[in-house]
Amino acid sequence: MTYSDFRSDTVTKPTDKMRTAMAEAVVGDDVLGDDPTVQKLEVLAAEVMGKEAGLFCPSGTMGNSIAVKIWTNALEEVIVEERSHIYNMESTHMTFISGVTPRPVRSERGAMDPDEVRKNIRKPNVHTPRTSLICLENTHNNWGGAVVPLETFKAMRRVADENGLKVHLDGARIFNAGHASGVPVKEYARYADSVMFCLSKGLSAPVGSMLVSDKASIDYGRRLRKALGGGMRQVGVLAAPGIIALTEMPGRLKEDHKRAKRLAVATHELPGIKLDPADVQTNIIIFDFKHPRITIPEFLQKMKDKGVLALSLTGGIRMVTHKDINDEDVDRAIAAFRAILAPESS
Ligand code: TLP
Repeated sequence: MTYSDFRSDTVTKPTDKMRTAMAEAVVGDDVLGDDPTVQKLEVLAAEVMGKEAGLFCPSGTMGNSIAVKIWTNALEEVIVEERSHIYNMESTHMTFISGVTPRPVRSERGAMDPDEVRKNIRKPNVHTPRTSLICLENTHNNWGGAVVPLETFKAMRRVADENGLKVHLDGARIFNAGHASGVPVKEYARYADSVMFCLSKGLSAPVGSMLVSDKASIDYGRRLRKALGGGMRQVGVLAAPGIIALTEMPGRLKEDHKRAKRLAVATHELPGIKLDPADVQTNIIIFDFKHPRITIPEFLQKMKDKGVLALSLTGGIRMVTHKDINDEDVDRAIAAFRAILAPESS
């Protein structure tokens, strides 16, 4: 059976043009600074975000890990939004790699309140750590792809400047935020000292994420990447599809947003589903599932039997639209939901 795979936008396959670019990429040893294709991608990524320099990383997690390590010293603390990916889903790299503790702060769909953040900033003494960094995420994965407003970025920058803190943006899906809000990605990036964004999610490159910041920080980040085992050799073969991802793929993300909305609108009233379609702003749908007779694992299995893959994440169910989900896949998912949950069959 061929599946309609809504588990994540990470499942997107490279386009034919990306595969051709991979085959034809001019490469060199990137650890020795010899790969022109990687260098082109790094310059481009920095330009797109309005920063001085860029670093090609094997994953978003490594990009975020390097950023935290750049901006912190051991025995310090980092303010994170309580549902953020960097805090909940990156295998505790803050403590493991940087020797810092995360301090979770609640939010309104990913947008932290500046006063709440101020209250959580700590000055060091014999008992407590110094707060040195605020992490933001946009779009916010675990808040169902919510767009964090630009106002929040401005407010966080003010709080950071008042207290001598840095700001890092996990912009894994920043282009989705840009499309949904109409705010240019550079504008979000302006309020952060560093930005990580992924080429391998909705933008459909097979591998890779970019970290962008000022030149000195990226030079340091390059050494950190090597220390973490992320120095890659003839990696222009992966940078080449990344260039296509960055230049040609952002424009189509709005199609994914439309499909996610259609799926949410068509299914939110079915028994067991708790979802407000107004909350679906981009390509991620997360809904609570509580059905009198069907558990989450059973529901996911029944969906799979009908050729539709979804993911159980942090207590809810997540479905993500992307390049390899078309209108027929959405129709198939809606039909599967109805067949499994519609009142006459439940
Ligand atoms: N997210 C993945 C899984 O880890 C859940 C997904 O399928 O959504 N920041 C954000 C906001 C992310 O969503 C992810 C990946 C990352 C960072 C990490 O990127 P990778 O997977 O490249 O390490």
